[in-house]
Amino acid sequence: MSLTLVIGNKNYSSWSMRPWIAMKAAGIPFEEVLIPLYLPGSKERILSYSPAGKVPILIDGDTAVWETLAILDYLAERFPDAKLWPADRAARALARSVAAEMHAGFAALRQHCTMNLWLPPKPRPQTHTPEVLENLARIEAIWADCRARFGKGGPFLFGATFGAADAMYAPVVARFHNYGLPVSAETRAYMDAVMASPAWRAWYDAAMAETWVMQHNEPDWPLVRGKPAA
Ligand SMILES: N[C@@H](CCC(=O)N[C@@H](CS)C(=O)NCC(=O)O)C(=O)O
Repeated sequence: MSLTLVIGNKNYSSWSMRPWIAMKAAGIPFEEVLIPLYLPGSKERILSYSPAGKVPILIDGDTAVWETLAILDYLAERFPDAKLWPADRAARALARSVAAEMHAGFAALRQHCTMNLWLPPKPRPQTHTPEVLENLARIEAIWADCRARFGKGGPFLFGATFGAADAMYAPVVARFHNYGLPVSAETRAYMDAVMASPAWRAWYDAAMAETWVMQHNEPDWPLVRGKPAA
């Protein structure tokens, strides 16, 4: 039975990007159901797949899995050869810790630098608040620590394999890039490696082809309405 991943629009849906890009990078076959978010009827469509009312949702036969970390764990168990978590116990502990830290944290970055792949990359100082810069510093430290301890064998956080921890931080790469956050050369090299991966390119190209515009009224969201000119 093939897997189905229910996701939101690729331009905006950072949570959807995580399992999608992990599955693509690992070569796990799946069908995609894309529900454009925050439009009339969007919520009802999501609710028809999961009572939690959020994407992503993984459907495997009679089993529905929601919450990004739970999906990644389910996939790691179902496809052990994909090595979504590192084989080494200490590396796996670190990968799980930093993935959970991402799942639970970095509220300022998420609020002020909402994922929008349409945004032409350039410094957007109005979004570089002290809290965002604090998030940036912590994430740079996480990436440097993973790479120094376990990443020597390749360009990703735990070496040659793009795994669950990389997937959890993939939308952060997008945010750092599109909002022009001031990153170190080491961080930039990691971002470039992620952005050059075929899975990233496939997601990015599909996001560029989208046209749905989010209908959202929060004050911090004008940047994400429509395809901005600059
Ligand atoms: N904690 C959830 C967050 C999921 C989430 O917030 N998804 C957003 C899209 S990125 C969503 O479904 N929004 C639609 C809605 O709330 O109606 C996870 O880890 O999957």
